[in-house]
Amino acid sequence: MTLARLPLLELTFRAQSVHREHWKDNAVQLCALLSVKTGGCPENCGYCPQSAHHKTGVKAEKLMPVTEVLEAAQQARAAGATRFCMGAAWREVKDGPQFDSVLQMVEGVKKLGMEACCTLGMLTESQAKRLKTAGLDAYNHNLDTSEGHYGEIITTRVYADRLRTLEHVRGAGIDVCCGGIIGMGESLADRAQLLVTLANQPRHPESVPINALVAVEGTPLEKQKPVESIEMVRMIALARIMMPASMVRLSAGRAQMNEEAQLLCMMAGANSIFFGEKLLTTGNPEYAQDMALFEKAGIKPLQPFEHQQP
Ligand code: SAM
Ligand code: DTB
Ligand code: SF4
Repeated sequence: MTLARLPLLELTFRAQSVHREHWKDNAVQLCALLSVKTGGCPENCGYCPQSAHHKTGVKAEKLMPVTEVLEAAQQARAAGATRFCMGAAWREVKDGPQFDSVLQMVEGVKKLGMEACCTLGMLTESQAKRLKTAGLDAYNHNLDTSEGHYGEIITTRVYADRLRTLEHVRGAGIDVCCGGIIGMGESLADRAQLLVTLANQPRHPESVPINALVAVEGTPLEKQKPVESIEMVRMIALARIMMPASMVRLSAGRAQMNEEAQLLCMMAGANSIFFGEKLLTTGNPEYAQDMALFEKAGIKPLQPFEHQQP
């Protein structure tokens, strides 16, 4: 907690020093995100517009056809994305034709020369292995908040369920992408606790997405007050110091931040972003806007697989 409470200038100085030791080239990873199965999710995550428990105007859709997903991946690659992340509003993966299609999506993304990432909810050990065999590079499965605060946000599953899936992912040799959301009524101690849990996993997650809550109308968290950019800077700096060799992703919430705030996050250690005009169901900065920011700041996009450590 002492670290979490450091004056911001001291904290960002330390974060930047750690960052430069591990990441020499100022490159930022561009990840594209596609919702391959939107809405109608049986889980009751309080932040999520895709939960069937909330009335948000997000319609439940079927799993997208493999060809359409691969077209989107191709477009993302042409725009400069090197990692393609496919998200499904599922509680857990069920074996069968839908999972088989997801495996084909992973194979197709790999053939395009991109890193493939999925986020599909809970996985069994054998499902994780099948994803690995299909070529999956990374699996996103967030712990979202501290164990203590978890029950305030979600009651249809417990923290241990999430930790078990992370174990299956790691066990299959897939990179773990695991982080959280700030702005859900948690304390600074909860945020610090989330980072301690992440840093105490058998291996640091290879990537750590830090999301600012996008408060969507119709969700139980619709009235949360917006996260201040400075809080994002603090959270990212802490993640960078505690997990020096992980990619730290400035994730949801960028559309609500100005360029200076986004740059501050990058100076504090963020070296990955979601790129493209939509996250899963909510907005993200426009492509041209992001490119202009990179140009002005002299940031170069990371090449595929450049960050992977032996
Ligand atoms: N259903 C799968 C799961 O929960 O793991 C995958 C998709 S889920 C939408 C992926 C992540 O998106 C969540 O764990 C959460 O961290 C993030 N997320 C969802 N809604 C959000 C919101 N309104 N603001 C910020 N992050 C959000
Ligand atoms: C993550 O940590 N953030 C992304 C990704 N992993 C899947 C999702 C953000 C979703 C924001 C709300 C939405 O667009 O629906
Ligand atoms: Fe479902 Fe994932 Fe949204 Fe929770 S976060 S409601 S599991 S899609």
